[in-house]
Amino acid sequence: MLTLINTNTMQPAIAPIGLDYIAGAARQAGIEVEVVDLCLADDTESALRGNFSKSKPDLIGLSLRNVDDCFWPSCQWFIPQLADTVRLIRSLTDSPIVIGGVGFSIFAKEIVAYTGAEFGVCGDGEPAIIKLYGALHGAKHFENIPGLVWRKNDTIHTNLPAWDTAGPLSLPTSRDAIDNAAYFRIGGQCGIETKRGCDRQCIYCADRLCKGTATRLRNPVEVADEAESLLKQGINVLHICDSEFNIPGEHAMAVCEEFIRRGLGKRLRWYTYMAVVPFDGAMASAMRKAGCVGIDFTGDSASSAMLKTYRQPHTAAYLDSAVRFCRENGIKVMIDLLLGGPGETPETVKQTIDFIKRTNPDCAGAPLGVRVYPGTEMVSIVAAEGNPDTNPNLRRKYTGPIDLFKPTFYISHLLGEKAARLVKDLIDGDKRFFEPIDEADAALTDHNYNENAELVQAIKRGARGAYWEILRKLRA
Ligand code: B12
Ligand code: SF4
Repeated sequence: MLTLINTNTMQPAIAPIGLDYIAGAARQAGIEVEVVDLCLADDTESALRGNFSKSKPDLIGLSLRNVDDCFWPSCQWFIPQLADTVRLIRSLTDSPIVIGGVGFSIFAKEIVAYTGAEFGVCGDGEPAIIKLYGALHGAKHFENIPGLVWRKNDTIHTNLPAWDTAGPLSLPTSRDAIDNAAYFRIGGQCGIETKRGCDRQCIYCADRLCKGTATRLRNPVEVADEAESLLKQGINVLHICDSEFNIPGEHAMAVCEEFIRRGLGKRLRWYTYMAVVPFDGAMASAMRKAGCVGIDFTGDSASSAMLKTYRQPHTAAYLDSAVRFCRENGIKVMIDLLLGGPGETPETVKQTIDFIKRTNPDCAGAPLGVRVYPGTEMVSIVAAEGNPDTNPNLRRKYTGPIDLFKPTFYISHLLGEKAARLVKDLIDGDKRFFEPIDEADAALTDHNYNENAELVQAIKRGARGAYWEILRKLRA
């Protein structure tokens, strides 16, 4: 028996689709699976005590979606809470524990060490958990299990993840291991993946660590089958869980064509993250017909210097046309900015804010601070700036030496001590922007989806869709 546990209890609740896929794959491999969903339980302790008083699994899998909320200045770090959960499980059963998840994959070895879990999986969970389950029942050879973090003689070993690029990525489509209908009620949307991986190299992005640098595409027929499975559960508002739906553009078009062919665009609405390029009128039109009603673009900046620094291939002009293509096709549009990166100055921020105002998307996210993840180019940039402990560009809420495992943000010191104030002044009350927050007003409602009571209430009242769209409508 494999027991899978969702540890993400953040509200509004996001369905653990990784666990849904893993449970489906494990069942297909003949493994008996049970799911304990701490997000849907009244409280963690009684859910775990209740479960392990009855069940003695061969392996327990914990999913860790978020290491932290990746939001300056909130900086909530979830690892101590995860360690408590591991400790509690340990007091109830001696079954081996494996942890996995997107956030986990960024800090796999550190989290295994911190929590005392026996195993971890960096990257895709489906093949790894099946192989680990097999190994535990057999010769206990762990060396060849992709992405596995394991212990031997007090040493923690890390196997490289294997991104299988040989054929299409194929995932179970039944989506019946978790209570997706409950998540739709309390989370307002459910997720679905059309592919994994990204071949770009934005300096701040940890995607290559969790999903790999090669795009692995699902057959559009399989994606549409899965959308139908969710529709049968009464779920008709989806969020595509690809890092960027349009990388590569041809695959996005192929998925849209299959959705259109099946009339799915008339039966469901969906939202997605997208890169600014490639995107044109034909893609916008196909997406709308396929059911897309909102796009959140990874815009980052409108300053050519900052876009070059971030290694984004688009220019401000592309942002402008992206907004226009959305408007012409009846798609709501958000531009997500990333303010405060290396070399950001008051002038580049002004250029960006002024440009976004003229471009006129439905809304724009204007958070301040780039979370510095190990394994990204940001680390080399920080290293080149000298002693990290005295680097004026690094911001954190913990004390002691810089430790990237804990929430650590880069905010260009050229923006001055009151960087959030500067950005707010430039936004000047324009309601289209989700403003950055500074410590003084951190309690105000904002675009952080972590314990966002305003969103939770709106969803309870019946709001559905992407969170930026729900928040935007609340402001109108
Ligand atoms: C789409 C998305 C969103 C959407 C979700 C929509 C929806 N309905 O699902 C929205 C916009 C709501 C969102 C919100 C947030 N997000 Co988000 N999101 C993503 C994104 C792009 C996809 C997540 C996803 O579902 N992936 C697909 C699933 C199938 O993959 P997976 O979870 O990784 O699971 C696989 C493996 O990890 C592994 N696995 C998973 N569990 C387990 C368990 C075991 C035992 C094993 C062995 C393996 C395993 O196997 C699975 C299948 O292969 C990721 C980036 C990314 N590329 O993944 C960021 C990401 C997860 N988000 C992130 C963050 C920070 C957040 C927020 C906290 C932001 C905020 N402050 O508001 C919130 C949290 C919301 C919440 N309640 O948890 C960060 C987390 C990084 C970190 N610091 O920990 C990420 C990685 C983006 C980033 N690089 O910054 N997000
Ligand atoms: S930010 Fe988006 S486009 Fe850039 S590397 Fe990450 S996933 Fe790819």
